[in-house]
Order: sequence, then C-alpha cells, then structure tokens
Amino acid sequence: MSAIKIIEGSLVLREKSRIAIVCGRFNGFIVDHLESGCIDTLKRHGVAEEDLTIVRCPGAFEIPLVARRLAATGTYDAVITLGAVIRGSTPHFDHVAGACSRGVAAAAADTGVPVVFGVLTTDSIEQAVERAGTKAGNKGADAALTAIEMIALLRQI
Ligand code: INI
Repeated sequence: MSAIKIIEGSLVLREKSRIAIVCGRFNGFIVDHLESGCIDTLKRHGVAEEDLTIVRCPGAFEIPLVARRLAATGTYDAVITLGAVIRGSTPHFDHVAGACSRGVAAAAADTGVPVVFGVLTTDSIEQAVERAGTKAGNKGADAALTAIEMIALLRQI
C-alpha cells in the first residue's frame, strides 16, 4: 500500500458550481454545436441550468478579454471558452488563434479561476465539423469535463 497522497478532481460536482461559457459568434454554425455539447455535458454531470451563464462575443480574438472579465468578477467557479478558428477562412489564422490561446491561458493564470480552452483551431471546415459533434467527438463537451474536473480539483487544494 502506497503512502503517496494523490489529489485529483472527480467528474461529478456535488456542490453548487457557477460556470460562464464564452462563445465567439464567428463560424457560428460550428460554435453552436460546441455550445450545445458543452451544456448537455455540464447538465449530465450535475450542473444546474440556473448556474450557467452564456456570453457571446464577436470572435475568438475577443474571447480572452471577456473570459478574463468574467473570471475576475469572482462569481464563477470556472469559465469555458468556445470558438472556431479555421485556417481556410482567414489569412490571419495564426494571429487570431495565437492571441486567443495565449489570452485564455493568461486569463486563468492572472485570476486563479480555471479558464478552459474549448476553441477549435483547424486547417479546414471539415476538421472543425469533425470536432463539433461528429466523428472526432465534441470539443465543447470535452471542455465541459475539463471545467468540472478543475473545479473539483481546486476545491481540494
Ligand atoms: N474569428 C474566429 O472566431 N474564427 C475565425 O476563423 C476568424 N477568422 O477566420 O478570421 C475570426 N476572425 C475574427 C476575429 O476573431 C475578430 O473578431 C476580428 O478580427 C475583430 O477583432
């Protein structure tokens, strides 16, 4: 029997947990599917509808600012970001995707609130569709599980 202490988060939230979901409107056809996968998973893992807040912003570039503002309110146990940056549809893919991912990471580091990166960055629309509820799963649902695990984990530390 090991004496090592292991701390890890479960995937069921027994205590009230408030979660904000930030959705970029750009590529809304894809993001809508991430959003519904995310909400469905959160509800099936014990999060009440009245504890969910959805905030929409123009695109992935704007997501970090909104996520940071939400995290800094102290109202939410986690913030989930959902968006879709698709290389084929923009010449400035690298700028938008890079700014978004760096900004989301900084929002979490600066506020101490888990800010989950559920933003697709793909080379094609087909790859985005695959990750929005078809053959490669649903990144919004994955982001929901990450948020739950991080909330449960941080409550123990
Ligand atoms: N925003 C996205 O969320 N996804 C994209 O693929 C995208 N493309 O292709 O350009 C995109 N651009 C908009 C950007 O996020 C900002 O809203 C815009 O630049 C205004 O700041």
